[in-house]
Amino acid sequence: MPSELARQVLDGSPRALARVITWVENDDPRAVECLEILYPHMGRAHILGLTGSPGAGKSSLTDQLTHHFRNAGKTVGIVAVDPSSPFTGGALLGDRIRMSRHAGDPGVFIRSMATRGFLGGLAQTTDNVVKAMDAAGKDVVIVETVGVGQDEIDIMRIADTICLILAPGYGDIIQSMKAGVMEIADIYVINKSDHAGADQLYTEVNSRILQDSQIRKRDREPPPVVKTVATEKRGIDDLMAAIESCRCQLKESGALLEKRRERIRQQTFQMIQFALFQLLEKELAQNGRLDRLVDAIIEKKENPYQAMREIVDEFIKVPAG
Ligand SMILES: Nc1nc2c(ncn2[C@@H]2O[C@H](COP(=O)(O)OP(=O)(O)O)[C@@H](O)[C@H]2O)c(=O)[nH]1
Ligand SMILES: [Mg+2]
Repeated sequence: MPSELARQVLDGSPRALARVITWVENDDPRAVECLEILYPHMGRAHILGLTGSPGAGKSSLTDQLTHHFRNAGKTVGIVAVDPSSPFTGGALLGDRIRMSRHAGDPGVFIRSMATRGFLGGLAQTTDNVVKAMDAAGKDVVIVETVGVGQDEIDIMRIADTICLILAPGYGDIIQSMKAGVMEIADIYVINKSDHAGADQLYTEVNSRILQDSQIRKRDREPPPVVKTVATEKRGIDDLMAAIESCRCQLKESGALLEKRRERIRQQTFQMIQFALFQLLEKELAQNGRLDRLVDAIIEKKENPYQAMREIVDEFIKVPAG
């Protein structure tokens, strides 16, 4: 029963939360029923996005940050949407060990997600997983994902605060610039600062930010650049401070509300779009109508433009006035 499960999620049951998330991932209609009940309890978590190339140190930093949040008495949800992640399928043993210290902690909920085959889109699915954790009462939800494509940028938009994790020797900057991740980051992290080349990367990133702020004349402060060594717990306090300062700034300036408003606008529209799409797909597939239409288009008895107009007119009736 979705309503019973939703209640258990609100009571803090990790099993119930895991179950709801599975429904979300499988596009099970019961997921929507649950999320509907959970909706009034969403919007409390601080959603933190960590993005960057595979191997840059996202999981190691997630682990360190989780440790700090827990020490501060905060509960943490982790969503890893990362093919190279310790939480997804073919994980490296070392990575598993890295996160395992939180495995037995009831204040930490970890979920990994594959990056393939979500009908409603990867970003939408990730968003609903994050929302379930938020409703379950997690104070912070960390989303870890590889910052390479449009999908990942869409995922990052779910986050209130976005950290771009860079490390020397990955050609990261150019890659990230291409993908447009540089532009959406709130905090830049130079991880593996123990490696040669970290100082150069630090200088490069700073000059990029300076250039960017000159071009766009942003009204907000330039984003901070923090050096870390995740494996030696170095710079984590600085990173925590930057995250906290970002969160306060977001809240006080009203930017958080604005961000969330925009997100709700987009998501609501996307949900409507997806629901309509599914309805229409079902209707057209029935009795082989779409196949017949395609045949007719190939034989030039019909053209696709007119077919599109007719079908839209037939199914979507916008009341006049
Ligand atoms: N030397 C060094 N190694 C690190 C650092 N952070 C992470 N690593 C190592 O880099 C590898 C990849 O880290 P991981 O956190 O799995 O990266 P992810 O793919 O971005 O999640 C692991 O072997 C880590 O132990 C760091 O600051 N310095
Ligand atoms: Mg990882």
